[in-house]
Amino acid sequence: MKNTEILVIRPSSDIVMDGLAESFSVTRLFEQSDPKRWLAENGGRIRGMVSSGSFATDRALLERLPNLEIVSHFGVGYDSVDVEAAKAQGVIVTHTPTVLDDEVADTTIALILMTLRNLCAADRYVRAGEWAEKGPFPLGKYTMKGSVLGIIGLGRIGKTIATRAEVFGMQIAYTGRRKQKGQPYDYYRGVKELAAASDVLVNCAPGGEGTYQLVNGEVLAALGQDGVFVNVGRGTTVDETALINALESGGIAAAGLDVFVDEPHVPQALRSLDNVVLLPHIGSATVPTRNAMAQLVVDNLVNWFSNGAALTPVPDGVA
Ligand code: 8YV
Repeated sequence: MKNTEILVIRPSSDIVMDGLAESFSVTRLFEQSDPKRWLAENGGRIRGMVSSGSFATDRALLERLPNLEIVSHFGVGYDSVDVEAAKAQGVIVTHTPTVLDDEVADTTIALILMTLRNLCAADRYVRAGEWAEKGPFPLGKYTMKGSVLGIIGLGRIGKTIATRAEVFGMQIAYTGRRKQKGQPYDYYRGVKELAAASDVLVNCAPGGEGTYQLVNGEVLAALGQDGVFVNVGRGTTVDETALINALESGGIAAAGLDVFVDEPHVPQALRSLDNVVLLPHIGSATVPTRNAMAQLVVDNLVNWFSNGAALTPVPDGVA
């Protein structure tokens, strides 16, 4: 395996770099003075690569690697990888599910609490000295217990969120491609129907064409003026302009967002609103969880090249 060449395009963690160096011959494309030229001259030697959401693993890149066998993606969401192009080239794509479920679910619960209870505005109130000047912070209008949590995409992360939310006394409903057998939660066929039944609507759906602007103006109108929207999936899943309009006009009560359309650029309109909590895509961002994801990136490559079986192929990406 030591002669097998693996391409790393952007700097990655020590776990990835050291783990790969133990088993493979690694090329750090980011250290090449002319990466394009390097690829044109040496792309045929590469049999595996590491990808992440920070760059597009598109058809053009894949075609420069004619002997590629596997793309090992860092992250559970792999919308930056052209899986169809990979499949057409006989390349398997893997990702890092499961190991980040708890972390992302914790972040989601935090966003629900911060928005429903207006906690960030309360923090700003104390810092600005307003508590002493103006008196007590206004009472919150919403509470976790008894509120309906509508989950878009009841996958591993969605289920982990649901389990936590139940402990807070929330009622759970969901939508997805199909009703899931054995789930005790109410199923809604469409996002709009789910939004109409929800107090808090959480998007866990992945990015990509199939979910593009799934949460649009109509869905937000159905969520209504007392509704809260939380997004931990992908920014592309929501019509950000419609979301800003709904927040500015009181069409919905609040939003908690970890993901955006054009990261790391967050529209000024969102940054100026008081009824929004904004996080810089930190759903899975702790050292233990990112380390576990990095290890899985390495393990997928090691398993593929030692016994031909990747550990966690993407559901639609087995060539
Ligand atoms: C990733 C994420 O860590 O896993 C995902 O899909 O959104 C994050 O948790 C991030 O995309 C790093 O590339």
